[in-house]
Amino acid sequence: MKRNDRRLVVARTLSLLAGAALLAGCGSAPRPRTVSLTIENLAFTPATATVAPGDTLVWTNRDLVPHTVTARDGAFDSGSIAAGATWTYVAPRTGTVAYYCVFHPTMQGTLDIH
Ligand SMILES: [Cu+2]
Repeated sequence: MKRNDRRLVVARTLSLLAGAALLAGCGSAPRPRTVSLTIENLAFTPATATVAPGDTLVWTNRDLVPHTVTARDGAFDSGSIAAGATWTYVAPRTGTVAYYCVFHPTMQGTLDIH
């Protein structure tokens, strides 16, 4: 093997290792996660979800009646989520957002995004 060929192999190997490290989640920023939340028995579970900006939140309505996921500050509103259906929202930025169900205002939840 010529010297230049060997350098190329080393460069390619290093580049592959760097790519693998990125895929493994190394580095300063963690990969966005998908976080599952449940709507069941007229309650959001977990009632307080701690997530990071960029995380995808998926609420699944396991009740037999429709619900909403509605931010008190107007940041988001799912509209009616039918029984058995899901609603997805990507947490945009840090902050604490209180939300509730428009149909059943005693149903309350909190997103702690940081
Ligand atoms: Cu509801």
